[in-house]
Amino acid sequence: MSSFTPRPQEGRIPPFRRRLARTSALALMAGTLPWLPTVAYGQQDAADAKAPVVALPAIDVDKDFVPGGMSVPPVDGHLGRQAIADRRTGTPDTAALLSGLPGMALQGAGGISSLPVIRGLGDDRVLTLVNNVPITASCPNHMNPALSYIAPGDVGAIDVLAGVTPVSRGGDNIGGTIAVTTPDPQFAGEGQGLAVHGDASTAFRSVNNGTTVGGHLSAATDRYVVSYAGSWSRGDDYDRGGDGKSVNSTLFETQSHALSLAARVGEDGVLEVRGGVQVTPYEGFANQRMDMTDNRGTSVDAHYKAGFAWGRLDATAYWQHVRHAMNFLADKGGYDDGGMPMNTRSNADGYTVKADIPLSAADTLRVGNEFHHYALDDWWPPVGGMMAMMMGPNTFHTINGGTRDRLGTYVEWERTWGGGWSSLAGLRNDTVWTGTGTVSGYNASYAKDAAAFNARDRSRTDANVDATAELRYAVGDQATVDLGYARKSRSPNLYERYAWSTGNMASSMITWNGDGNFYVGNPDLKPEVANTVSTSLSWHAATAADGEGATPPPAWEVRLTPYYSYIEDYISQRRLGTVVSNGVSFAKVMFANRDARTYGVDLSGRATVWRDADLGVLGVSGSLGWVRGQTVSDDDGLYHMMPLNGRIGVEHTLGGWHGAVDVQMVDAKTKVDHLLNEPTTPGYTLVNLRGSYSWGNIRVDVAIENLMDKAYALPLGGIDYGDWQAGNHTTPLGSLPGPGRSFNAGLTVAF
Ligand SMILES: [Cu+2]
Repeated sequence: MSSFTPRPQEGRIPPFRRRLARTSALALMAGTLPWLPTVAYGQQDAADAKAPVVALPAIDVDKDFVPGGMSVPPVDGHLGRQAIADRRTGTPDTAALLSGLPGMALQGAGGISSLPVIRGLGDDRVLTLVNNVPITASCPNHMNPALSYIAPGDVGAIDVLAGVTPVSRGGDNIGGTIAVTTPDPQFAGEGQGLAVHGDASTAFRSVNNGTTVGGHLSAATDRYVVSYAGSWSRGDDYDRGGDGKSVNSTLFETQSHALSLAARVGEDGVLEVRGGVQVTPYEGFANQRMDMTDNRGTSVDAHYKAGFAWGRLDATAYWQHVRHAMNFLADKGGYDDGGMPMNTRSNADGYTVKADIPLSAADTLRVGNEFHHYALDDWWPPVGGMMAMMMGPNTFHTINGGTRDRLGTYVEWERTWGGGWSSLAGLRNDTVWTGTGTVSGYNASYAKDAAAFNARDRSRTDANVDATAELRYAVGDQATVDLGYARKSRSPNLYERYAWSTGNMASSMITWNGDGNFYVGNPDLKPEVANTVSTSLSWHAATAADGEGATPPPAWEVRLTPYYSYIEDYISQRRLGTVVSNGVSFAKVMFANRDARTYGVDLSGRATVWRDADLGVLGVSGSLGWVRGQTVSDDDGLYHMMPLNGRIGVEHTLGGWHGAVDVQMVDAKTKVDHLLNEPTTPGYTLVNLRGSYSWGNIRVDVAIENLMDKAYALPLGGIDYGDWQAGNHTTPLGSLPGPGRSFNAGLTVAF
């Protein structure tokens, strides 16, 4: 829903929190750089660190000042504790929390696995970090992307950095960075002894009989914190709008648990070690030929942050193991007869180290180094029964001992010049090594492809160089202008390079686009390199200090961001042919580099209509996103470009009450990727209502989503393969319908 909330209940905010937040906001408004973690992030963290464990009181002091990219924010989108608390009743899918942020769209996948798209670039083109750890989807259909491993209720904050991003916020991506963090450990105050906090929450969604149960428990002294976070969610196939018919293969169940130990180290340091497990016993994929029948992720990561005389140090070390299985859930026929098993296993480990070094009052130097090792095996055991002849008698090895290692190093210099000018410049190298072992197929019919693949040199080294330069000018105290350029690179993933079989069955299994097409890897793929220019123009009302010396948020803000990217060697496809299956033509393609361009505009704004002690605060907000993407050689549309879309929200807050009406409008999708037979979709308008009330430690949420029960197709949802399959291919293969009206309710109790 809406990404800003005016909060009037200042009497309920502890004074120290309010001061911290305002200091941070003032620093931002005074023309401090948008990428300035030392001020914006440090103090935001400090404000969050003193907050209660859950965002129960309906107050988010930060959010007034960082309203999803509409103020003068350090990021293009920010979801704080309150925004997440407002949204998590509506979805068990962490990526879906980002819905409605300017420039952001979601590519449809399973119930907890949407793939975020930023300004037309999605999936692997966006770097997704959870507590600084990059997580790779280990599946030929990308069913288990990074955000599927963390539940919405366990998220502390999400920052979105689009397009021109500082090199210190990650390499090996061309679309931007989504940085998810869990709440900071809550140490007890000095002399407070042992402090125990916790909360339990539950949510229900009528559209799929969805249920989420979650809880947190932490015990803290002034030096140590031990905490647990757990979440369980399930949902049946959801009902589509209009006729309420359920959409096949959209069911899921998942649970995650994390245990963390944090300790103060020295005067200013914190060491935190987290261990987590995630188990997804089933998740349907309506736009894929396969479903997830098991996914188990195990991870351990350690973080150390400390301040020294020379600056700040932030270091992370991590390990993650994933076991993933696909087959057919009951909607697609089940696998009592063995079905078609497909397995994936991956290991990742690595570290990141970064240092912020203030050189003078005006200059900050940032340096960092990181290494990411990733190993992947993907194999498909032989199939029994009628299909044994085709898919047997041997195991099919898609990726055998694949590795993708990356060493990244960067240096970044930030300077405040005075007179309203500030700048940031960074240079980064990411060397990426990929390779894989020899492969073999089910039987002799795969021998020719396998022999050719095994005979060739499969090791590749990409030396990628990224650079970012940004300039900001504060025009008085009511406007800022940002101008930025970035060169950013992404090396191909292991499937793009090494999915070796040109056979129809095998290549139909390689696609994360939800399109049913047939993809063949290409070892000669080069990294894609985006050259992006963007400018961001922000205006906001002048602000004046109130009687306490604090400053309320500006009465209105508007932000306009046009952008243009020329992408050399965009990882696209070239057509090998057409495969007609049950009367439907699918594209058979090989991954191939082609130059492409993306361009567009994000517009967002908000205004406080009134702010009154008796009537509360009424605010309006809105956003508009327009993006285009084309190949340069033939002007064909790029895949999964969100059509023109906008939203308008009205929000009201009074005491413990917070209510919102949100209208989302999406234009017809007519610019499509013809090479991949991308379907067009009609335009639609959705109305959502949401309200919450907090009494002390209890919070109740209610919402009606898709109030009018509108029937519509998801523009980035891919094909409705599940229904087509369940209907024995007797109906046309259409676009995936979106969910119909849902009554949602949530309850949270904290102690
Ligand atoms: Cu999979």
